Amino acid sequence: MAIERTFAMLKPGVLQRRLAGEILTRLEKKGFNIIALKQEKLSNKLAERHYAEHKGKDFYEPLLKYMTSSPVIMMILERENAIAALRKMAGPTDVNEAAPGTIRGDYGVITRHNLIHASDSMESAKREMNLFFSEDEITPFEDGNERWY
Ligand code: 3AN
Repeated sequence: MAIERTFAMLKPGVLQRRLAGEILTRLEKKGFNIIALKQEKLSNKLAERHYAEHKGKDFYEPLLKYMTSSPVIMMILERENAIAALRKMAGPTDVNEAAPGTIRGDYGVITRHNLIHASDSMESAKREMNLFFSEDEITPFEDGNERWY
């Protein structure tokens, strides 16, 4: 399998609920290299661009309100098969469908507040990485643990 990069965002509830460290730890333990990381309060404009595909849906406006209400943590993660692996760890969108052991299954209570965004394809990963990070914010590194996984 190929080494891939994916984009993840820890939604506002994560910092508010003091879950950031726990979630970052889970990602690190599952072999993702955190190669870019920042915290920001999203502007309406950026949130609109990120969720453009959902414009018009009933949850769109409340979603934008939530996503811009308090800071988020954004990151680029690198690993073999990163895109699918992170989606699997995040769990399904609906927190009631998300199995225990997934991030949404373990911590999610309300679907709109489902803790983590994870790119769903190579194309969205590229688009989202470009939307939120510039090239000089990305610092890849060798993962010396690779042979122990
Ligand atoms: P995912 O984040 O699992 O790829 P999307 O892209 O369908 O799911 O939805 C984007 C975000 O919109 C979700 N993470 C969630 O916060 C919110 N959302 C999606 N579907 C619903 C829904 N039926 N009710 C409330 N919020 C939703």
